Amino acid sequence: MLDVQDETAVMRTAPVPQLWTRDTALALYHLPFNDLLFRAQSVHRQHFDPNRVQLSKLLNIKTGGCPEDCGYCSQSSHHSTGLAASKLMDVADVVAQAREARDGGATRYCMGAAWRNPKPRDMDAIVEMVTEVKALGLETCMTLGMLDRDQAECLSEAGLDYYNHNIDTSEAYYPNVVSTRTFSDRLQTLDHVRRSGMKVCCGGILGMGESEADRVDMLVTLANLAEPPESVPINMLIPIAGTPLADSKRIDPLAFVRVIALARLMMPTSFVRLSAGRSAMSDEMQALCFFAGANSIFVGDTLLTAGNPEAVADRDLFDRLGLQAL
Ligand code: SAM
Ligand code: DTB
Ligand code: SF4
Repeated sequence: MLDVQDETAVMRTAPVPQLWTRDTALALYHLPFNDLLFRAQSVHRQHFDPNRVQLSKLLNIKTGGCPEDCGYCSQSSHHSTGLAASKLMDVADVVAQAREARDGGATRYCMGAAWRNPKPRDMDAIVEMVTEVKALGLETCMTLGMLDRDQAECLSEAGLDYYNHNIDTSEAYYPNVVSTRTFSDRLQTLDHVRRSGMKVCCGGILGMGESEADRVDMLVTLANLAEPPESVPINMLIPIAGTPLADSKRIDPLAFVRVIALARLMMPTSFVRLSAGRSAMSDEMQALCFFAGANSIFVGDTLLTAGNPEAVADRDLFDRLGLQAL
């Protein structure tokens, strides 16, 4: 039983339950640009230091040959992208690269595998990677495809901090992007991750031919989860030759910034990560994204298979904007 003082403390800190609808979210999205950004920056400052950005580093621990047919992905075996498939990396090599990333300033290490789901035979090595990377003092994140309840429990017990599993777009647009799984498959894995006690990293991709309503619906789905994801990666499609989405129309950079601002307003306490696609963004576009509330990026010149800005370019941008690593 809480006494009165505890009760007020809980009321003050408990999140206000708010169910978002497409219309309320679209109304924010369509505010004049300056009003939207001012609101997003104001909310951002209530929860975060506006001049600090969290740095994550990615490593592809198993490349290519994936049985899923995600229309954006270089690693799907359904598309001819010229990418050579590899086996799961050795634990020692993963740890060596994680150490380098830590020494370069990253605080979170994200390990990705081009799988539909991990196989039982992979789990021992995966658990060892989590344990050893954590022992370096890094936060750990993995993205290995779908997880069943037991696999989520196993990763959680190993100490994995975050699991990344993106919904990528709206439920309505999902079949235009991937046919080998459903939107509800995605939500089910997210539910297993949440129940296991791990933090959720979930976002999507902009610039795959989706409508404004699809972008907003994606954020509505994320913000209306029982608990919104702690980390929300917003990727700009990197067009990969040989994939079905390679010729998608590029998103208007200002529309991209609007989505970042909306994510900040709808999920005020989550880290919003300016993810894939930074190499094709101007410094000014990235600056606007940080102003709109983005406060996490991937560092290092490779993401999983595609390019990312060089460390010197990011250092220069941070210096010019007066930003610091978190
Ligand atoms: N196989 C795992 C899965 O999809 O669950 C994890 C790896 S997957 C490459 C991780 C995420 O990267 C995808 O969900 C997608 O949002 C993003 N991504 C992949 N290819 C991309 C591209 N070409 N451009 C932008 N984002 C991309
Ligand atoms: C996320 O949302 N973006 C990252 C991470 N989660 C795993 C991956 C971006 C991949 C970009 C394309 C590539 O490198 O192949
Ligand atoms: Fe496989 Fe993930 Fe690429 Fe989809 S995004 S094809 S699941 S590696």
